[in-house]
Parts: sequence; C-alpha cells; structure tokens
Amino acid sequence: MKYPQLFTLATILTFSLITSCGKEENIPPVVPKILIEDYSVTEGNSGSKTAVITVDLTEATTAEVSFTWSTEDGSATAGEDYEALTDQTVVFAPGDVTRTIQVPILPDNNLELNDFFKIRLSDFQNATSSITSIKVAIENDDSYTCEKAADGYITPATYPNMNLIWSDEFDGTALNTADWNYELGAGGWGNNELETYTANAENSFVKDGFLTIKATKNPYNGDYYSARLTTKGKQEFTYGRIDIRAQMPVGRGIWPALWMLGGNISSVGWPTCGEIDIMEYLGHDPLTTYGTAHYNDGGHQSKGGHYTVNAAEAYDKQFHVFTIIWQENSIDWYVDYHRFYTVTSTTVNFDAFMLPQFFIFNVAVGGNWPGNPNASTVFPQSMIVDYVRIFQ
Ligand SMILES: [Ca+2]
Ligand SMILES: [Ca+2]
Ligand SMILES: [Ca+2]
Repeated sequence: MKYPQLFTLATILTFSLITSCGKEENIPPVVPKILIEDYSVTEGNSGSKTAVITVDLTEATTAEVSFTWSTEDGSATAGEDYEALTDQTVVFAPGDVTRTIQVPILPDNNLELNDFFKIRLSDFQNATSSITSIKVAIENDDSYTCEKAADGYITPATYPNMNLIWSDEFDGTALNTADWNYELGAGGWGNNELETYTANAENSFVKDGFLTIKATKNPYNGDYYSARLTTKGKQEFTYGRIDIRAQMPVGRGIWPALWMLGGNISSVGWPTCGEIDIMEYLGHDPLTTYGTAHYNDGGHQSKGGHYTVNAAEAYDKQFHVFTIIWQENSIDWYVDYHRFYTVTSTTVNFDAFMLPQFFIFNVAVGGNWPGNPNASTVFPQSMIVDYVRIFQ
C-alpha cells in the first residue's frame, strides 16, 4: 500500500509541475502602449544642443518592442534649425520601459519666432500607439539691437532665417489701394473723437518714401479732418515679426495709432475680433507710447504696457521702430527692440489672436483718452510712417 501511494504522489507532483510550466509558456507577452508627448527645447546660442525626448512603455513585456521615427519640417527648417533624421529605430529590449529619441538642434544668435518640427512615429512592433506624431518646439532665446540712423532708429529690410511676407515702404507717389482702404466719416468711433476722416490728399499722402497722415483744422469753423487707413480684406496676417518705423506728431488732443483688428470684426464684432495696438501715443506726452491687447473674456478686457524715451529722443523729434513679435501663444511689444510688454495664451484669452488681423494707421483728434485739443495745440499735425514690414 505504501509504495504505490508514494508513486502516485510523485506522479501527481511531476504532472502538476509539467502542467504549470506548460501554462506559463502559453501566456502571450503583454502588448504595451507607447507614451510620448510634445516637447520644447531652448534654441541655444552656440555649440551643440540636443532635444532628448523620452519615450515610455505603459508596462514591461517579455518581447522586444520597436518603432521607427523620422523628423519633418514645421515652421522649423531641417539644416537651419535642427538636423533631419529619417527612418531611425528605437528598440526596447525585453523588460525595458524607457528609451529616448535624440535630435540635434542648431543654435543661432538671431531673433526669430519660436519654431517647431514634427517627429513622425510608425512601424510599431509588439506595442501599440495612439500617437503617430509629436511637435518639438524650438524656443527662441535671442534679442536684437536696433541701429540708429541720422533721423532715428532703423531696422534692416531682411533678417536671417526669416522671410518678408509683406511690406509697404511707401516709395511710390500714391497710396497703394490694392493694399489699403480709406475709412471715412465722423461720429466719434465710440471714443467721442472730433475728427472727420477723409480720402483727401491733404489728410494722407505718400511722398519721398513716407506715408504722412495729417490732422488739420478748418480755421473758419474749427472742424478737424484726418485720415484712417486700413488693410482690411486686402492684407491680413496671423503671427509674425512686424516692424513699423514712424515719427509722431505732438500736442494736446492728438492721438495717433498703429494697430490691428481681427478680420472677422464684421461677423463677430469688437472685442471678440481682438485688437492689437502695436503703438498708441497721446500728443501731450511725447515721451511715452503704449502697446495693448484688447479681447473678449466675458466682456471687454485689455492688457498692455508703455515705453518711455528720454527727451532727446522724444517720439515727435525722431523716428522710432515699433515692433510686435506675435506667435501662436504670445505677443511681445518692443520700441527700438526694447521689449516692454508680453501677453501669453495663459494671461489673456488668446482665441482672437490665433486668427488673421489687418492694419489700421490713423491720427485721431480729441476723444475720451487724450482729451480734446486746447489753445496750445498747433495744427496741422502729422504722423510720418517710413515702412511697415511683416516677417515670418
Ligand atoms: Ca539663440
Ligand atoms: Ca534664434
Ligand atoms: Ca520708406
């Protein structure tokens, strides 16, 4: 009785061992998911820099996992902003859950917009991925120094790594009405302004390389006339580096502006269309200009800053360059390339600033903000614009 019992036990043990081993061999390896996110790297100024992007598996597996990736231009250009890499393979050895993708970034010292390129993922082996492409942002870390000409600050007609998208140098003998509209009329424009805008040559003209917008006063009845020019429906843009070189008028109640409004203003109205005041100025304070964003965020909201110059460089005494660097998620304001204000998509409702805007150049007379002209205000008063340029 004893022996057969032992035999039976050994047989059962052996059988169950075989059975359990056999079960383990039949379990297929888990199929993990690939985890990878958009990435951001600061461009750098010299030497070499590498974007190191982490790729994780949701869990370890006994099989070798792999996939293929290639870079693809976005606003960033291979060879200029980063080094192109194609058909690269990432391999996770069995048990590995973290690997990296590495792309060399090409540093420079040029003030550009932030750029991005894409990494496309494909050919997943022993893993799945809901992500087949990520965005790698190259954040600009450069500034720019403005040159000074005899008549004031000046910027170059070209910049490295940027393309001129549109400009008006005002080199002709008349306003180019393929690009510009005259906005006419009176009524105060919601600000209790006093002027009537005209298309008369007295109030706006192009001559000697400059656009002049001239506010005039009728000596007999005291009426004010001026001009308000827009590129609505003709030249509208989203994002870019915008330089406007201009010299301001002077005097109480004179309110020139170089600004932008959303191209959809006729359908969505103001402030939903968004407004970017590249430069505003009140003639009684010739040392200060303002940059402001207006937008809708449960009603009208605005955020802005100002830049003050010294008396020798007053805005009515020489030219200054008014710049915005308008990107997917930020707007920076500059005077002579001194940055004085920034809004971002986290500090303002940026919806309107992701859509096309057109330019408005005007000189208002009187109104809620500057107050009205007084006995000290001399007429006529002119804003002189040398150029407007937009680069991307
Ligand atoms: Ca740099
Ligand atoms: Ca740069
Ligand atoms: Ca010019």
